[in-house]
Amino acid sequence: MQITNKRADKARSSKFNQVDLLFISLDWSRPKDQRRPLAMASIEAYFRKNQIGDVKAEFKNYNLNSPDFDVRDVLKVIDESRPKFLALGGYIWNEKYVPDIVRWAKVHHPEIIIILGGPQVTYGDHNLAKEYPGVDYFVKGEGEVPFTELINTISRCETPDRHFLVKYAIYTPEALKRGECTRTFTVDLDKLESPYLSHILPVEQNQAFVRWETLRGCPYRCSFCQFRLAGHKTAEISHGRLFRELEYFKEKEVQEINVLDPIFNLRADHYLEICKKIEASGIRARFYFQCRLELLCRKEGKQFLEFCRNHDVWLEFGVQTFQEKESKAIDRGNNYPKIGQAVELLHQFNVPFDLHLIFGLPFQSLDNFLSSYDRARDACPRGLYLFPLNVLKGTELYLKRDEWGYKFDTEDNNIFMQSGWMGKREIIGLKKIAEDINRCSKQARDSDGLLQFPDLRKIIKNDLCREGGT
Ligand code: B12
Ligand code: SF4
Repeated sequence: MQITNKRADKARSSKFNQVDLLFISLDWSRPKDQRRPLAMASIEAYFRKNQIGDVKAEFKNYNLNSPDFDVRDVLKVIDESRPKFLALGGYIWNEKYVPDIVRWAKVHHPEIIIILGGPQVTYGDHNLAKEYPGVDYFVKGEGEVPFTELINTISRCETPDRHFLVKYAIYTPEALKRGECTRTFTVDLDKLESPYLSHILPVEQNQAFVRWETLRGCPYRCSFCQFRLAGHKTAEISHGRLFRELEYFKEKEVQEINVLDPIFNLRADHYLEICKKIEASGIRARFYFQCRLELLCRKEGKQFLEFCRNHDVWLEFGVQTFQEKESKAIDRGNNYPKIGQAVELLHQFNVPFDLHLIFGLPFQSLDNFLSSYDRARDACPRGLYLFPLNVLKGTELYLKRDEWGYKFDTEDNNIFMQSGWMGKREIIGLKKIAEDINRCSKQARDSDGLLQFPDLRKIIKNDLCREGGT
C-alpha cells in the first residue's frame, strides 16, 4: 500500500479532537464476530484498571474485510486526535497497511510516540526497525502489562530506562540496531482483567457469538506456526475467572462460544473442570473447541467425548496433512494410527467435528494433497476446511523459504503462490476450490446440514481439460 500525498492531505483537513492515547486495531473478522477483537479488549481492560494519572485514551478498531474500509479514515482519525501515543497491533492480515500508517504518522506528526505490538512484532527479529520505520517502541509478547507500564512511565515524564525495557521485553530502534531482540514478555494470566466481566467487551442479551480464551500457548512444535517460537509454554486462566465468565454468558444467553485456545483438550485437570462447570451451570450455548485428535485416545478422552455428546459441542481438528513425509517436514508429529482411533471414537460418540488441511506444505505435490483430502473425506467429518500455507515471520519454514522454493503473492503477505512441489496454476485452482469448500462447510454448520464433499480429483481434471491443459 502506498499512501500518496494527496490522500494524506485529505486526511489532514479534518477536525481536531485531541486524545493522549490512540490505540488502533486493524482486524480481519468473520461475519458473526464481535465488534471488537479480544486482544485489544484484553489490553484495554488491563490498561483502564491500571493506568496511573489521567490519560485520555481511545481504543478504535477497523474491519479490513468490510467493503467500507478506507485507510484514509485511519489517517483522518490520527490527524484529528493528534495523540501523544499511537498504538497499533501488527498481524499478518494488516501487514500491508501498518508500515505505511506508521510512516505517514511520523512524517505528519513527528512528535507522536508510536508503539507497535502483536504477533508480527513478537515473532519478528532485529529487522523490525527496518520493517516498520518510525516506530519508537516495539513490544514483544503479551501486551497488557508492558503496554500499560510503558504509558504510565512516559506519562510521568520519565524516560524508560534499560532495566525497564529489558524487564518488559520492549525494544527501541536503537536496541534493535545493536542486535538485541531475544526476549518476549509472558504475562501472569491471573493479573489480567476479564474483558467481559469489566464490560470492555459488551455482551448483548442473546448475543450470537463470542470468542473466549481459557489458556494461551501451545506445547507442540509445528514449523509453520509462530507458537513454536514462544518456547512451548502454555498457561491457563484461573477457573475462578473462567467460571464467572461462563455464568455471565449464561445470563446473557449467548448462542455460540468459540474457544480460541490453540489446543483445548491439553490438560485434563483444566479442560474437564471447565466441562463440569458448563454441565453444572446449564448453559445452553454451542461450544466450538479446537482440539488435538491424538489426545482423545488418552484415558480422559472418553469422558470428554461423553460430555461433548451430551452438550451442543463442535470439535475442530487441524490435521494439516495425512502424509508422513510432510508431517515430518513440518515437525507436526502426527500419529496416524491414533488419529484413526480418535476418528472412530468421534463417530462412536456421535460428536460433530471439522478437519482442517493445509495446502502448499513442503514435499507436497498436488497429488499428495489430493491423497490427504481423500483421507480427510473418508473420515466423514461434518466440515472440511482447506487453507493455503502462510509462511510466517520467524518460523522454521520462513528460514527455509528459499531452499523450498516458496514464492509469494505480495498482496496476500506470505501466502505462498508457488513451492518447490506445486506450481502457480495449481495453487490458484486450489485456492478457489478451498474457498468453495470452506464456505459450504460453514453454511452446513450454521444450518446443521450434512455435506457431501466433492471429488477434488474430478473437479481438477475437468478444470484442466477446460483450460486445455494436459
Ligand atoms: C481469532 C483468530 C482469528 C480470527 C480473527 C478474529 C479477530 N479479528 O480477532 C480469524 C478466524 C478471522 C483468523 C483468521 C486468520 N488467522 Co488467526 N487467529 C486467531 C487466534 C485463534 C486468536 C487471536 C486472539 O484473539 N488471541 C488472544 C489474544 C489475547 O492474543 P493476541 O491476539 O496474540 O494478542 C496479544 C499480543 O499479540 C499482543 N498484542 C496484540 N496487539 C497488540 C497491540 C499493541 C500496541 C501491543 C503493545 C500488544 C499487542 O498483546 C495481546 C494480549 O496479550 C490466533 C491464535 C491464538 N490463540 O492467539 C490466530 C492467529 C492470530 N491467526 C493467525 C493466522 C495465520 C490466521 C490466518 C492467516 C489463517 C489462514 N491460513 O487463513 C487467517 C487470516 C485472515 C486473513 N484472510 O488474512 C496467526 C497470526 C500470525 C500473525 N503473525 O499475524 C495466529 C497467531 C495463529 C498462529 N499461531 O499461527 N484468526
Ligand atoms: S499449529 Fe497448532 S499444534 Fe502446531 S504449534 Fe501451532 S498451535 Fe500448536
